Amino acid sequence: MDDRDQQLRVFLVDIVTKDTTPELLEDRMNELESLLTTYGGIVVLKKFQKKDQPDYQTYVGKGKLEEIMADMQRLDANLLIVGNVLKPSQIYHLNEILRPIGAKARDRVDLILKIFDKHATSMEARLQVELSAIRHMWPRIFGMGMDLSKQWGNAGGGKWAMRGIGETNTEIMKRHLKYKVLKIEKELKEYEQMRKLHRDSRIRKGMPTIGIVGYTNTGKSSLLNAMTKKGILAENKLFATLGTHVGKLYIMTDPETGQGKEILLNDTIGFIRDLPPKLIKSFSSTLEDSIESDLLLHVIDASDPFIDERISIVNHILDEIGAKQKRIMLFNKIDLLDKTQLAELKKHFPGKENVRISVKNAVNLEEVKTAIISNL
Ligand SMILES: Nc1nc2c(ncn2[C@@H]2O[C@H](COP(=O)(O)OP(=O)(O)OP(=O)(O)O)[C@@H](O)[C@H]2O)c(=O)[nH]1
Ligand SMILES: [Mg+2]
Repeated sequence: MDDRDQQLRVFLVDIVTKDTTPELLEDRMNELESLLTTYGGIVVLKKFQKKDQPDYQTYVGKGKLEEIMADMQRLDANLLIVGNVLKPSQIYHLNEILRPIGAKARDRVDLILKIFDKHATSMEARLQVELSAIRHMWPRIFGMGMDLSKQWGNAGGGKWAMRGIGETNTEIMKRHLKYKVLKIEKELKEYEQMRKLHRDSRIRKGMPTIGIVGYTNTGKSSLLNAMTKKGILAENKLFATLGTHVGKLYIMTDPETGQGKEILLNDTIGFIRDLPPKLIKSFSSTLEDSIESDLLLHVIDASDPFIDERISIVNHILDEIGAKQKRIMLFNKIDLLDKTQLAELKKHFPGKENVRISVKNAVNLEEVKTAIISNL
């Protein structure tokens, strides 16, 4: 059954190490809540547990789990979302334990995948989401040597990959899924090759490309829209962008002669903490245009209290996917900062390459163009 068939009444729980600061705790919980809101659901209660070593079987500590279940029953909650990345067996056990009270359990990656699934509109994005879902569910289906039909019914993700197979035996399912993975990979390869052809032709024409990257919801699509009048969906939602969007930007380099440069801007899927590498890998064909670009614009939400952490998460993911080109940092949403905060931002990130902008109020967008030209 799909989660969305019923009203989701959700219990959010986050397991953190004992040294986690209250600020980070709050931020993690807020992000988890935004993920849920993006997906759709009502939070009936949120709790955290400080525990350095997650429970081997259920991730959440046993005592805590009892407490949670009592609360869930009292508040009529039907979904437990654990804000961490769980092992397949842990999710399985949680679901088994929750079954008698008519509730299910999901982890952070499940939730992100559900959002991806909901937001993927282009054929390519759909294929990528399906591939990540299969990769994510695989160990849950085959890795534990458990009763398959029972397990699948509970571990969630029902509509992914398994639809139409019926509950036959493990080997048939495995073969079917392997075949499906190969088929999707082949189709994605075709998209990839098409992109490569386009890239090569742009290189031949001497047209530079720029990748817009950054944490989710920082204003990447808004920036592309503002600079190229593209009209891409920009929303106060996590992972609004899943496919790629490209826009053409013309920058005048010599006002006297009227000469300029044509540049392609690529929008990219936003990054988030705890995004498993294999999940990012599924998006490689859309990420490639950015990874292979001549320059990266790293869009940052300047009003974010956890700005340093977000920047390092993005840099880490970029390193991981092999992006080596220069990165210009664009501190967006400065309209949300007061004078003191703006001065602090300048002090904290003094580099000349850093541009402070407000896409919303069209502030300093010319500076972005200057920074692009001087870095190409
Ligand atoms: N206050 C303020 N809000 C902004 C600014 N730029 C963008 N936003 C808002 O930030 C939210 C996210 O914008 P998007 O452009 O969708 O962000 P994104 O980085 O593409 O997000 P994903 O595709 O979900 O990763 C939207 O509600 C925008 O209206 C800005 O300069 N100031
Ligand atoms: Mg976007």
